Amino acid sequence: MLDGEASPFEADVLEGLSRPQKALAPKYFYDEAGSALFEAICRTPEYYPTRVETALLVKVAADLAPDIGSGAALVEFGSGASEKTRLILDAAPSFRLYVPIDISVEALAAAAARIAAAYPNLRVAPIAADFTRPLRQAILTGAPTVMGFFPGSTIGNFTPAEAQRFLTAAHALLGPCASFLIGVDLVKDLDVLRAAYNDAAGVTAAFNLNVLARMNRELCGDFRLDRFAHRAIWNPGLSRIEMHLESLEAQTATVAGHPFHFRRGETLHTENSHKFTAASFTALAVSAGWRVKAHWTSDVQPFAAFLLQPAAAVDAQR
Ligand code: AVJ
Repeated sequence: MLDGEASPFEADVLEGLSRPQKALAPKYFYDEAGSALFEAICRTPEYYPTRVETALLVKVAADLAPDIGSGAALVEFGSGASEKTRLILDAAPSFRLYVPIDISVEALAAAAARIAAAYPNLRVAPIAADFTRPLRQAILTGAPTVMGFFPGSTIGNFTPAEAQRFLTAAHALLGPCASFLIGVDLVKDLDVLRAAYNDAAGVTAAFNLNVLARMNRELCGDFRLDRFAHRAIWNPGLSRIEMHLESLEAQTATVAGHPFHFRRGETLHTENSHKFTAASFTALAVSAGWRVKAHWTSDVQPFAAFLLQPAAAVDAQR
């Protein structure tokens, strides 16, 4: 970073804290501490998505494996610890190239090394990048087929407009012969949903508050973590869980030299986690140039996996 040039984190913090509803993109949760806290969330009894999706993917991978041609490439968006990737790679050994993309440099390097060690016949080409920004395609030229993989219902973090933009960009990146496997959390019992984001041990609260600690560490901030409280609420109109950090008193925090005032009860909106229905997710995919080739749903806490194909590729076959 050149002197005097704000990092994307700094620029987004200053812009987000200046809005009438203060907000910060959830991708900034995932520094080293935040990535570890997210892994810990996945082990809480209340946070069902990881366990439910993992069980579902065992079945999905077995169904998909026969259709994965030799030399195929697997491109994973927001790969994190790459744990779910193993379910795909174990079932479909014909993948030759694995391209994990993640914004967390530390988590990416560690996960890529573990996958490379466990799958000696696989070329692992990690990309440390923010996949919500445009990516170049160079790495994928030469792979006969490409499968995109976006598990974890991370797509739920996007607003509908952002999700549409992401799916359109992924379409361009993955190419005309691609398929795209996406894990999507579904609307369900509201008590189950609320509990998943309000675990009794307070791990989700620590994860949420860590973004204040990150601003303190990286942007010379002076947030007092004990003066903010974790809030996770269901927004029925927009079908999403919202996470906020609520200021427990009137206070001013300084970040990167800029003071920001918080009224008592005012919140910093840190995350949306949209919950879909099969119909609402299908409509979103179609709006971005994809069609649903197949989908699977778990019967316990409803969670879905969608296999998408470019809509144009199907038209060409007709
Ligand atoms: C990784 C984005 C899918 O929204 O459920 C977990 C992150 N936030 N608990 C989600 C998260 C609070 C998670 N995603």
